[in-house]
Amino acid sequence: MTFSKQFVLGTATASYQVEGAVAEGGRTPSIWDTMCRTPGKVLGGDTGDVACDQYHLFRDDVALMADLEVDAYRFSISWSRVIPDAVGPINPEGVAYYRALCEELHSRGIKAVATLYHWDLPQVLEDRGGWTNRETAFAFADYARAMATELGDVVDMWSTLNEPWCSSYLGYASGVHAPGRTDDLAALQAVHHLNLAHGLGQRALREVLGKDVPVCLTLNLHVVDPASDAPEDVAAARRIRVVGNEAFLGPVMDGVLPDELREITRDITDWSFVQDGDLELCHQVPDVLGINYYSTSRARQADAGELASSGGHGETGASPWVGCDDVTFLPVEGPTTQMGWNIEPDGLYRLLMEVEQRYPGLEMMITENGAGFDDEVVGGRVHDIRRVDYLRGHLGAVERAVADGANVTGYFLWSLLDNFEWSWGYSKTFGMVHVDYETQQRTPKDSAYWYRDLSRTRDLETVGDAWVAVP
Ligand code: PNW
Repeated sequence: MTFSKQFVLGTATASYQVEGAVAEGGRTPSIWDTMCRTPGKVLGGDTGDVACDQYHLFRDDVALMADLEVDAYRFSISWSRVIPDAVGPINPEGVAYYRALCEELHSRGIKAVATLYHWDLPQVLEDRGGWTNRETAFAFADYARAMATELGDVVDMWSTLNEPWCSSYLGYASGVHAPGRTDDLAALQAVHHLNLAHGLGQRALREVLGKDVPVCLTLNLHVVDPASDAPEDVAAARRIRVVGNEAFLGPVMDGVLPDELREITRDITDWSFVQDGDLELCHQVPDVLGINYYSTSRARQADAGELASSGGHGETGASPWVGCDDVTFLPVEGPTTQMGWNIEPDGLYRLLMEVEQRYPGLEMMITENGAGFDDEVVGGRVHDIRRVDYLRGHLGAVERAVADGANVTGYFLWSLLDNFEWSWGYSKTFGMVHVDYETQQRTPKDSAYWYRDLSRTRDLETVGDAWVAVP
């Protein structure tokens, strides 16, 4: 057997990507509602107004997950649905939605994993500076406390933030994500205030819930290798790792603001936003480190006069890699997904082993892994063989890391459904279940049947191809 019965084989989504019902049940706008209404920001002018309509269809989606025999559902809570003014009284109707979702999951034996922040900041907070304003971190802690109080009895694991790298650098430096700003100082302030939000938020959750309910922080740690052994390329890759990974691991895991980060971002001279005592507040080691992994990249020192690349993230022309204008990324070789991301399962193995070596025994879960491919529904089936291969490869990497001593206890396939892929709108399809946005019909792809059979057999070797014939 590859994975024990205790190993969590789950699936994931996020509120703005699947819920729809953006103006129902007392919800107020988030920064992604605003982003979607800003011309040119989201491909095709797509919005999350309806998305997969999970707000109305959640019972069907839970039934689907039960059919697919998943162990756990990682969803996120829309802050502006449960606290419409972002600070202040809760909205009972919003809370009732998440309670009903959790209860429905439990009635089918599926664990509820709730992320508090998956990028949909209430717009009223952005109007006061968003993540550049330290008050946002304190507002987040109050929100976390309120949710633990309201939903503590029905949530099996809490997660504070999803991928603060995206919220800060894509939101405030490259501007491809909401709120769409391109200001390096703002991005570093956002990094710090998100770390602070995690620390304050985890403390708040613990105050209400005690030690029994696990708290997770999800990071998209970047696996960046140097393009060559040349010292300048090694240094270039290191700079990307510092800005991408150490900026979060340092404060949260080690309680330090890395000197290297300040050296790399030396154009930013005013660090007064990091106040005395802040690093102790950020320093809250989660019970579970959530890791989102999709791909790897190779970095090198840009040649003199060469236009440094932003690593393929920048439609605004601005880079998310603050202070790394002299770093460029090698073009991707070999097979890629719809996103243009290379497929390298071994990167996941290496990442897990690296984290294990650095924090021995730390519990880890893969909180997202998956791939977007162009899928086609033919006669009620989607033969997404490339996704099956992708999943098989990456779960194999997890298996190897576990065999070699990494304490990995779960894996969440991104995503349950095709959904709103941020600035790419509905053009990218990550679901193991296809969604027809005209009819909201769900069609499990072959990868969903494969994943179901893995959940049954727990064995990557024998899961075989039986799934191709079902149902
Ligand atoms: C993650 N990058 O996003 C998110 O957590 C999901 O909401 C999203 O749908 C999924 O991965 C697929 O993209 C990322 O530019 C977005 O490196 C961008 C990057 C990484 C992750």
